[in-house]
Amino acid sequence: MTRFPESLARRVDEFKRSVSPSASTLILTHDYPDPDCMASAYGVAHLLSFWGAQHTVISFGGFIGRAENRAMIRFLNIRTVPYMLLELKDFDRIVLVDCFPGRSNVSLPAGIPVHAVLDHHIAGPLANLPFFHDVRQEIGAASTIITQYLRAAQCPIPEKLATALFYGIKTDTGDMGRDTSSEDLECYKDMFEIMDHSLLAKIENPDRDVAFFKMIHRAAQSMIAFGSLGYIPLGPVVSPDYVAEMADLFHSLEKIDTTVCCGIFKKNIFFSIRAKNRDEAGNNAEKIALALGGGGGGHGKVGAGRIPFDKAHEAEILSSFVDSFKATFNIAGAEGVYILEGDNTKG
Ligand SMILES: [Mn+2]
Repeated sequence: MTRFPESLARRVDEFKRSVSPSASTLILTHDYPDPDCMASAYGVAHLLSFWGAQHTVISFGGFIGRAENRAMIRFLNIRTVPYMLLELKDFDRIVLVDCFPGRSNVSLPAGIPVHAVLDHHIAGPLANLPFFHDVRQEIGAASTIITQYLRAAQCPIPEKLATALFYGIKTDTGDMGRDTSSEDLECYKDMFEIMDHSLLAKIENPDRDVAFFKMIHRAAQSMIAFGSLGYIPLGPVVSPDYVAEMADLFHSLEKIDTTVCCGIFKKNIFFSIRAKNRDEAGNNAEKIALALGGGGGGHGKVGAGRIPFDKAHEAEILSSFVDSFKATFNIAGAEGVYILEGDNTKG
């Protein structure tokens, strides 16, 4: 069932040895979590308790903004503890899922030793790290890696966990439409058979607050097209999740092949890149963020990053950000047009 058919069992064994025995395990995701990292953390917690772990805690910096992701936590009973309420000394093992230690999207301070990392964001080789790691960039979702582990360990997968893993794979691969592999498809089909479909329907169609619709309005008013690149500067946002959410939504606009959306949150520019035809969204996100003192990454068609700044330099850094993505996408000279302004649809 995997690219490592013979070695998967060995890997899972190695993972097991790296996290046990443990009195208390912290399972940490990236800040402002998405369905893939939540499902992965949920799956790892389940696997560890199957192996006899006494106490596991799922945590992340930031908070969950998207209505779907909040519904996921609620309907699937995924219990989490905010990172700021944790004492790291209470844990004898730390596992990172869907992220990598030292990256800008993880709250864990560099230098705190971790015991295992399961991720799909970084290109290898990653030899000689002092912790267990299974990092496969060619895999579309960390949930796929976790599904493989659960299967290899012959750990029963309850309906709610299958629903989470399915949703994690579905969202990270755009429903098998981007950045995906045969292993993702295999796990997706596997979880489809076990999951609770009516629960997923509830998760995917949550009630939304007024702020969400106001944000759509704001995004439409601010969207500028530089040729086929759509740029959406949202300005200050109350949740960084809006940035990815508006990028996803407005990226479906006809004649747009690349979308860059950004928002300001706690002295950081958060930005997302979506690409329909090019396969360098993640690399470009990393390049843009690194050049401005931040961090970023992603996959072929989906990328994201964040750039910290001093309050006094907000306007400056924003204009450097615009220059930087314009240079990256070779549109330095392109003229911007507000394409969604005005309304000629009234009868
Ligand atoms: Mn992921």
